Amino acid sequence: GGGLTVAKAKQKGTLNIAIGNEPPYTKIAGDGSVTGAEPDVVRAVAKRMGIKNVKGTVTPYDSMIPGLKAGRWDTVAAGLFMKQSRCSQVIYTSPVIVSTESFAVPTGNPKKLATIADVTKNPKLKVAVLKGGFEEGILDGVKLAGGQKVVVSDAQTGVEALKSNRADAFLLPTLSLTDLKKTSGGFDVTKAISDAPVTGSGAAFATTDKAFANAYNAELEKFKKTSEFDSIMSKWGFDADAARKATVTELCKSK
Ligand code: 6CS
Repeated sequence: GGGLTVAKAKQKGTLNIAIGNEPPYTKIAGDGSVTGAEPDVVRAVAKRMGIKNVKGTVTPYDSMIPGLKAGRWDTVAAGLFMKQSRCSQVIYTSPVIVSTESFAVPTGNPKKLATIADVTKNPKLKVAVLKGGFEEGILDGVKLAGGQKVVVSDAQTGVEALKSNRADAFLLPTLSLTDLKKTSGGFDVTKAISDAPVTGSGAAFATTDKAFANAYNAELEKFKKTSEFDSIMSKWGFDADAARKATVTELCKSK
């Protein structure tokens, strides 16, 4: 942060982004290139700004904002969902994705889990969440008995916790779980959780990079009007119009 200017980024030719490598939000392809809904939008917007490439660093969600402040990357484009405690620390651009949360549950969903209320109702239920992730914040925002929250470091560990019965459910975005099911399998994904906060994100910049963030955002707003934005969103299973209707103000109200 602080050193990022459009001129410097153009001269460097690369924008460094933090990602979680959690398809379809972000994904490291076989050849090492960075793809997924958010990086693909960053690549398109950066190109329109005259910045040729995007370079990704995979990092856990809870280190994305500290790394941004430390200047380890220029922006976070990981599907780092907007919420009050994050919006107060970074500059979020106009929303690029809006999405939902779900539970991964044992096949057949024997405990009929569907909502966050189902978890608070039964003190014996254990739910796995990513350390420092948006979902951990959801659980921290409701009254749970001790031991109901099982913190894991990454999605694979969350799936393993479910399969080894260390957790009765793994709380993660719906699209991420459906993608994981394709590769890991052995669990079901519930419908979108109706009493989970709305999730949405865009790129996040350090507050010291306001001028760059403004230039980027102006270009992003124009890009969101193009059919290329539609095709990127539908390629990864997101709803472009939902993102066009969403606002930073609204999404930053999530706890
Ligand atoms: O914003 C977050 O913290 C969450 N975002 C995604 C795309 N996956 C899980 C993570 O906890």
